[in-house]
Amino acid sequence: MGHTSLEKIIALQRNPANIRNLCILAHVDHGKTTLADCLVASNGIISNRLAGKLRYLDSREDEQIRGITMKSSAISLLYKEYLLNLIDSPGHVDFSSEVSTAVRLCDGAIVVIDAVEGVCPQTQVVLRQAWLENIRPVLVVNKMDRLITELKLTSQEAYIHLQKILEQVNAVTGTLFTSKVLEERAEKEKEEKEEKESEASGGDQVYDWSAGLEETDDSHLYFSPDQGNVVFASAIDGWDSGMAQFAHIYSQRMGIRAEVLLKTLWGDFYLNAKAKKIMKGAQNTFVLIIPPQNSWAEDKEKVEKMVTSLGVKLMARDSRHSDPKVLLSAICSQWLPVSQAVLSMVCEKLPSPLDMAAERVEKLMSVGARRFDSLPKETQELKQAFLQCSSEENAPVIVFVSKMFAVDTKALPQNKQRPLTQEEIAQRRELARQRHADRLAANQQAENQDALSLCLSAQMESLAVKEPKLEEDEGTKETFVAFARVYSGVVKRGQRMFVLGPKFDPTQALSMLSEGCSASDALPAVPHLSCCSMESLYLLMGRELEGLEEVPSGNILGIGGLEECVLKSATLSTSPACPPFTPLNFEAAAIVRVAIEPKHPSEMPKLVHGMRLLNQADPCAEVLIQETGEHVLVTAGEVHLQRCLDDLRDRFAKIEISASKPIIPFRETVVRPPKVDMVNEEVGKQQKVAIIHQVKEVSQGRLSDTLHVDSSGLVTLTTPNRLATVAVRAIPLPQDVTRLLEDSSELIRTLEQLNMSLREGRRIDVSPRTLEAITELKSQLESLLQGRKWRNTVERIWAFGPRRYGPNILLNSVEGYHRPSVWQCLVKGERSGEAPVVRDFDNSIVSGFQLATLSGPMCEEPLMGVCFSVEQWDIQSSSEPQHQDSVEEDSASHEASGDGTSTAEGTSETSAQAEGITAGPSQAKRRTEAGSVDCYGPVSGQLIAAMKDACRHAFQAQPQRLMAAMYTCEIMATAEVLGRVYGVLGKREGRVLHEEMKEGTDMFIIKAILPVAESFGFADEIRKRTSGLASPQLVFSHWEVISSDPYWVPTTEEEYLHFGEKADSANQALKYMNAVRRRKGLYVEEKIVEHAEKQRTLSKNK
Ligand SMILES: Nc1nc2c(ncn2[C@@H]2O[C@H](COP(=O)(O)OP(=O)(O)OP(=O)(O)O)[C@@H](O)[C@H]2O)c(=O)[nH]1
Ligand SMILES: [Mg+2]
Repeated sequence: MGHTSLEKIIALQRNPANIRNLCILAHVDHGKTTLADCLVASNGIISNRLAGKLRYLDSREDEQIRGITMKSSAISLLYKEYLLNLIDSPGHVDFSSEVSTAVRLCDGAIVVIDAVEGVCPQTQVVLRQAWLENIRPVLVVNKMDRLITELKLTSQEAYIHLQKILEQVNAVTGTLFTSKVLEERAEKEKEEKEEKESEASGGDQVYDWSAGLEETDDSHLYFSPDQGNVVFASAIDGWDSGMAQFAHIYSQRMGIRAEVLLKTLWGDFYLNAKAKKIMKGAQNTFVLIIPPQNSWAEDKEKVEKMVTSLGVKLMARDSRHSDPKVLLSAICSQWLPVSQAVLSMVCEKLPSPLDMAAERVEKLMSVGARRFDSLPKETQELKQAFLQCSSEENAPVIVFVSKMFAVDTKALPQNKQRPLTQEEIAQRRELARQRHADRLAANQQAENQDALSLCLSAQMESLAVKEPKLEEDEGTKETFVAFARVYSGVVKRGQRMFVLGPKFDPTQALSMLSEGCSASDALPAVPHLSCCSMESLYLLMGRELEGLEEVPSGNILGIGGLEECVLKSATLSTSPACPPFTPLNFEAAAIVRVAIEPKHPSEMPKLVHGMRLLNQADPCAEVLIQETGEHVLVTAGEVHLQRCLDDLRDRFAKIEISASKPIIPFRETVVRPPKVDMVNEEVGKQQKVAIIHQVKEVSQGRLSDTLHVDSSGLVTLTTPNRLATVAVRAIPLPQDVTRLLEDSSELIRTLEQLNMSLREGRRIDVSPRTLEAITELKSQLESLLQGRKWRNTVERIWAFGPRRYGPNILLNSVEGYHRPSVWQCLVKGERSGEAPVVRDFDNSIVSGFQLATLSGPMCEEPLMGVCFSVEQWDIQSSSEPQHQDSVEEDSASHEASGDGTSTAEGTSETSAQAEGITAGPSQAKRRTEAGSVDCYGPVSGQLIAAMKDACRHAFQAQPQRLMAAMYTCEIMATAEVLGRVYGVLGKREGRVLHEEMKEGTDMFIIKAILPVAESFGFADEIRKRTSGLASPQLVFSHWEVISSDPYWVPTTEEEYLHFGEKADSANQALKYMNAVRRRKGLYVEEKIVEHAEKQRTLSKNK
């Protein structure tokens, strides 16, 4: 990179009004990197001829080979007096976490859409991501050449086609906008209502939901060429539709002002050439400028005339080229360069760091459920620093690191050889000359000296030679650079800063630290706070880095030397009042796992080290060590997995590794007893054959003295010391409830945190939005859990699990036990002040439930969609018998206080009776038998184990099923390969949801779902079978119950006839289950010898 442009960039960094931080977002293969190439070429970093072919920002070898981008990378560009920090992002779903890291650092985005394919699934996802991060998008409709060369559209048809695409994009934006306005509206109404309520004014209120929509101006949000936020381009040929240039040409010809023309180039206007006027009508002016069919390029004379009138320089080899397309692109790319149009649109339409909205700042700063105005005063003051984006010396420095990426240490600017300046060359020449003269003199002297000194000097020399060698060894290492942005203040090299962990709490820190302290002072230990120093600062230039001394506010930069204190992302600040930024929201769930081991067991430490580095270098990959001791890598999909393995092999561990087959996750659940058997006969009507298989009966038959299972599935279990008894029943949750719980897991986690802090006696100020979301969840659950069986269930939810936020419910159906519900945070102030009434060892029950739901009895996979109802829980606390009384007293007083609880008790009683459950031995009787030796610890432990076992037995008492993870995929395919796509889908147990024809093209869009277990190699197979015409992207969608029963054996005569004694026709669920059990080293029940006949040699009988 030239000296002058580096100096210019450094100068421009100080002027935030002229900085644009932007990223390029799109569906896979819509041409982001190609467009980035055109922009990079405009700065002379690569040549114009190579732009679009080189894909400069795809710097990895595998990116070039596969032709897809796998990481986001940044480059700083100059345009007029603007500095553009451009980030190219990947479009493949597997790398959508990289998109999140890019979007967080930007203020604007270029959304690229393929003019033929239109809005695709990832396009919607990125528009949503941009919306959620409050960054402003502009649109580039790319691959316009395909409209002409492939679809062979006329100008008018092309116009209609493009209009449709814009409608589709605007529809997506519209949906996002409407939901936001309605949400804000509802919030405002609620606040107003609350205010009114506090003023005690009654009366019905009528809500006008549409009112907010009409008032709010949304015209600036939509994409339209007359707004100037759309460019139609062909990145590969480097031209755009040149609306500005055409407006200029026509304005000269017609005498109409260019601005007016620009506004009317799009839409139902046309130019009346004779009258020299713009008229309104169904025709339109845009058709004039859609590049004409390339037939004109064949007319040599016309071309020459055009070339001279446009002042374009044509290379001889281009004008001689036989393909008219080459000529077309050569003329157009010079006449209407795409970079010009895109860059000027970006500078005009995208906001600078100074325009950051207050709303965005508050969103970034208020972590979790906390309200912005509940943060400490010092923290709230920082909002001003964000908004001012000031580079003053005294401004607090705030930096956000969105990811860490690894670079070869040799590629760092300090280790690279720079081209020398003229003076340096002269200096070196002088030095060399002197050395030569010295050597000559020394040679003369040496003749007189003894051998020893010669030897010494030789040694000295050899030492001097060795030093750089050492460095070389170092050079093969990877160094981590943080991908970051400065939001306020100036970052300087060597500066010390606080690193704020995600759980850091500024309130706590401010109370512990003295005022005005800085990261270089000796500080008391504050939780989640550490210090680091900015060892080196870099300007990110695509494949290269340039060293910098300081970086002012509003810029994107790389920071070296943070690998010890930052894992993946972090907030850095000089002020301890700064809160950590809200975590990045990743769209893709990491779902593909493999176990990894080194080829040579002795290289294990290298592998462990390598995996640690990989974990740090990838925003989405997770590295775990399972209980079994396996090293497991979790990735977002097959392509991502491949990249991680390559990285591990070649960069981080540098050893041969072997990866297991992907480990497929399953869930375990219970279902209602089926009404028909396997041959579709109603259950219970046929004659049962003598029971040959006794697999299932074992669990019910083996009754120890502490375990009792009754015919309705109620499991009663007593702890070994006989002090506590629990009775649990497993009930399948309705599908909708499971899905709701699964979707709301984040919210449930927040709820659990709130409850935890309430239990500890702290109260946090919760944002009204969170409270509303919780209320909404509760009412949704209530409406889904209807009917006699579920009466009052929602109020009695004890916990969620596993990990306290999973899709299983623990239900409190214990007679006479009124513990505070999980919804206690919704209760208004006054009442939540009273101490919650919780029995001793309440926690043990919850822990037992958590353990049971974490790994089920079928193959130790987590449970899903199961409700465990605790119907009896007797315990005697032998060490403090009087405590029981106090608890009872407590609950009595609780009842006496007379709120909803007494009714709750009534119903729980009736429901218990209705289901015909007889209460266990009464508490009083138990207490008289109380032993006297148990102390606190063992009882709680035993209770956990008992609860866990009870849950497992209760689970086994119901019909058990496996659940499989499902992918959705959208495949775009032409009619001729459609059959083959269906073939592959069918073979892999995929289901087609719908199929439609894409308007204006001969493509079909097929939407299908496919089990994850069958998906490996799917994309490759489809690509091969369709000669690369269809390439699907798999996105995790949901969990689905596999309908076959893994434990099924024929029991009726019909089944017996149909399936035979062994019932060995394919039982998919059993196969999956056994595969998992085998992998985990669990006992697998199978016959090893199928036909126990005497062996004989077959060949003799032939
Ligand atoms: N015909 C035509 N092809 C284009 C154009 N722009 C890009 N392409 C082609 O589209 C393919 C994908 O281009 P990329 O720039 O790699 O797409 P991308 O959006 O960066 O892809 P990912 O980063 O993998 O999401 C390449 O083969 C390009 O040659 C265009 O304007 N016209
Ligand atoms: Mg790309």
